[in-house]
Amino acid sequence: MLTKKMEAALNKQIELEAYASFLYLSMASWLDIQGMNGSAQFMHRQSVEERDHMLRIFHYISDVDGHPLTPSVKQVPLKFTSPQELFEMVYEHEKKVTASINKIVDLSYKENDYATLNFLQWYVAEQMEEEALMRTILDRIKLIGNGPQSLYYIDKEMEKINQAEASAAAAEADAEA
Ligand code: OFO
Repeated sequence: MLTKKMEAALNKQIELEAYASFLYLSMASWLDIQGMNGSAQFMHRQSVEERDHMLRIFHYISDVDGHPLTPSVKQVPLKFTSPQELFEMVYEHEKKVTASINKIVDLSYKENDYATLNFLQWYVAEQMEEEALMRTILDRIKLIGNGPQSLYYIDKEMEKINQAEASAAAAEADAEA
């Protein structure tokens, strides 16, 4: 059974995950228009993942007899000035999500809510991975620099990351089979 405070904190987290899903969808659209298909594909996948993060919390709240609330999502930005600015924005948003997860972890200790504490462990690990991935992408973008073909090279790097992620997902599915 969730306390009202914990239920509100988890519902707030649903809002953040939903916002991330829409923000990343908007980014995928902008990248697609720039002809950066590898990067667009990457952001589409991130958008779907964020929706999954939202739904996990949604179902968890139901499982422990609470009331998950479908959030209204505020308008996300539709245009970006460069891929670097875009990925910096992603990194900042991920840091915000991590801080919010950490706050709920704190609350679960304070409320002796060990079921929620256990549930949140997956998010703690996921946020660590996401932040590391975004740092890697930003490092590569900075190394490529602002030369005339930089968008092309950034997109090639994103394609490599997509392939690595697809192989990791396939290996995980094999291990589970
Ligand atoms: Fe769910 O916030 Fe990113 O991973």
